[in-house]
This record gives sequence, C-alpha cells and structure tokens, in this order.
Amino acid sequence: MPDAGNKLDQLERDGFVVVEGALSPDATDHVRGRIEHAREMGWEEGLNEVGNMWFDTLLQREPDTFGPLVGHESIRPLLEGMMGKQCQLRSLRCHINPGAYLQEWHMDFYGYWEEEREAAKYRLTVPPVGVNTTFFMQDNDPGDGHLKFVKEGHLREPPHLHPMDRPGFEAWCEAQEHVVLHPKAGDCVVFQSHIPHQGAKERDDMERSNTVIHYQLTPMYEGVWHVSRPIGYEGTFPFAGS
Ligand SMILES: O=C(O)CCC(=O)C(=O)O
Repeated sequence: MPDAGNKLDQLERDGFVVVEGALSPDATDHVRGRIEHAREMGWEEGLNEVGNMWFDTLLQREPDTFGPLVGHESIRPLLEGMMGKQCQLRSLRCHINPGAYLQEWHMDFYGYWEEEREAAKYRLTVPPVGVNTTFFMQDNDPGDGHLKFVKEGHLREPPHLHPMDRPGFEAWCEAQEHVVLHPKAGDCVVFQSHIPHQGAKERDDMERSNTVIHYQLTPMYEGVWHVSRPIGYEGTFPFAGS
C-alpha cells in the first residue's frame, strides 16, 4: 500500500478510511456466495427489526473462505500501523439485508469513552481501542445504498449514553453533520469502532451483504460495552508471528 501513511493519517483524523478494491472481484464473488450459502443453510443467528440478518459462526464453519479476510494483506498496513503485534481479532460477523434496511445509529464500541475515564484512574492502564474492517459485497452506489458516519464522531463523546437513551442518542446522531460513503463491491471501510455510524439501503430490492471484522487492542476485559462478543484468545493475533 504505497499511501499507507496518508491512509493512517486519515483514519486518525476522520475516524475512517476506504480501501478500494481490497478484495479482488473473484474473491468478492466467492465470499458473497458463501454468505448466501449460509443463509440457504439457515445458519443465521437472527434477523433484527432494522433488516439486518447476522451470522456469527462463519469463520469457524468456513475458515478457508473467511480466515483470509482476517488481517487481509489489503488492510494489514493499516491494522499494523495502528496496533502492531497487539492487534487482536475480536469477532467476525457477516450480514445480509434481505429487505428494507435502515440500520439504527450505533457505535460498535459503545464503552470507549467510559473505558478512557476508567483507565485514567490507574497508573499503568491504557484505554482499550477497537477498529472495524467492513468488506462490502455489492456496489452501494447512490440510489442503492450507503454507509454514513457522524462527521468527526470519534473525537467527542455523544450524549445520551449514560444511561443509554436510545431515542435521544439516535436523534443526536441524526442532527449532526454526516459523511456518506458509497462503497463498491470488494471495498473495505476501516474505521475506529467507537465512531457512530449507520448503514442503509436506498432501494429496498438491492442485494446487500457484508463481512464485519472487529479488532481490538489488548487489554480488553470481557465486560466492555461492545456490540460483539470476543471469540477467545488462542490464535487471535494475526501479526504476532511475523
Ligand atoms: O453498512 C452497514 O450495513 C453497516 C455496517 C456496520 O454496522 C459496521 O460495519 O459495523
């Protein structure tokens, strides 16, 4: 990645960066097909009220397909540049949006700000951080679909989190300035896991699926407020061996 330095700057400054063509067309087709296969097999954990069907077991069921996405060479310079050998895989979750889809505004790492306050109480503790890599399987062109961020939403704590007031939080996110991305099939959006974001279809009959991989910088204890559960410890440091 010749412009890794610029991309790392952007990830720090904006909270996200797009890696275009992170997966080749063949690889994208293959992964998309296996997510679709998982749906045919009924392997989903559920379909939520905003239209997101999710699959938490595909890394374990199909390591040959999903394993290469972990620390994938196309995004490795960013993950390594942010976290080095301490970069730990937290979870891998695939999604399909079978019908209408307007995701709730959310942060994957909701607890980021409270963990920062917690860490400040101790002499040695450093605050945990997390990074998402989301691989898109279809073109999310204008009129089809998008991914929206609260502009610079990784730099300040949103209100309404403590205690969680979901309508208040969502209204606040909606009222902020946004950045709207239209990722293409094979693109990967790398972002800091605590930036508020919302995926959506703009056309209900668009085929839409993705693979979201969460990474975390250790230490992350089990009780942190995060949308995903960690898969465990053994073998979860993709860059530790090199
Ligand atoms: O584009 C989407 O559907 C949202 C993806 C998302 O929530 C994520 O990448 O964490």
